[in-house]
Amino acid sequence: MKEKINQYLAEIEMFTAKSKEELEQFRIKYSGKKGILNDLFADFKNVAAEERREMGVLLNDLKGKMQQKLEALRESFEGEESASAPAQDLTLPVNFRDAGSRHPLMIIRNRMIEIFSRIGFTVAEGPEIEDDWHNFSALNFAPEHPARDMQDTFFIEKDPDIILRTHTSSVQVRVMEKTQPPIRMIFPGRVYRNEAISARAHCFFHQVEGLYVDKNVSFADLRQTMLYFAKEMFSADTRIRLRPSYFPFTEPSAEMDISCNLCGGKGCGFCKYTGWVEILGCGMVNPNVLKNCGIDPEVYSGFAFGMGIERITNLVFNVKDLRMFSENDVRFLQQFESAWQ
Ligand code: 2U9
Repeated sequence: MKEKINQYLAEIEMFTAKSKEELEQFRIKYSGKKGILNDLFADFKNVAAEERREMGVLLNDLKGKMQQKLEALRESFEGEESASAPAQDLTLPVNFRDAGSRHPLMIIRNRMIEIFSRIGFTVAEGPEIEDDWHNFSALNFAPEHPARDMQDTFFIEKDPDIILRTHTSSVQVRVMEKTQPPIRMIFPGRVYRNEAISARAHCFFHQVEGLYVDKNVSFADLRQTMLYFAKEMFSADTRIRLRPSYFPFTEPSAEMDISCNLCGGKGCGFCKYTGWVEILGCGMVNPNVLKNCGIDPEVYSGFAFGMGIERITNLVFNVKDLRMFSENDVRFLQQFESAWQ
């Protein structure tokens, strides 16, 4: 048995494999079920007691050498494989496919910011958790105004002075309290209203509001600014129409329609055969509001406007159900970024 083991040891030492297949044959020959090692270990039972120790050491040595050889040759084949693999071309452009896409509401918000920034409006943001003063009182809401109702606004039970803002007008108040005119800013952000969720309403939505306060700001400035916005946002041939309205924070106030961007104003199902589609509210800042925010209404005047980003996005992209904006379904979200540019 000793001789046999020495012979195998020599064979293992000499062995080289030209291919993976040859190496596999080698493995089967030595450590397969009916391989040399199993045979030797079976014979070991018949070894005389005085030789057992020496044979045991030799047998384990043989097994170890065989495993070392197997591993060394396996590694050499693996090295060869990666060396023969084509080198990676580091100059290839990166694949951005899985990078995601911008949310449709953010595409439209960014477009609004871009349009207003071209005529000198800067952007300000503020807190979503507000107090009664900044959301209602400073804006000339009467103490019993229905918007203050629990049905319409999210209040904190323990402290009804704390609410989720119902519009970004509260940011305007904060800016005016700290800054004297000229103020020419827009205010994008998320706002909250206590509504049952449906295709046409949600408990939160997004707004862009705007404010321009300076000496001699007139309703004509408001109208021309809104016309510029409508033409830039929709198309150069878009017309606007202002209808009298009422808001506590503006006087006079108006609601603004654009000529229907589907039928060009001729009348269709989308504009309910009126030729017009409502897109925003606006007006001259109520003198009481200027006073509440520390700005002298005898010296300054201003205009303000507010619109829902969802509303404008629906018009631009023809989205039918508001809930799609917050369901995070990538099949919906993926469709907009490339469609826009
Ligand atoms: C200050 C003074 C005046 C902001 C304005 C509107 C008219 C308006 C609605 C449009 C659709 C809200 O998103 S909506 O539901 N907004 O109609 N907002 S004027 O007026 C202000 C704001 C702040 C200090």
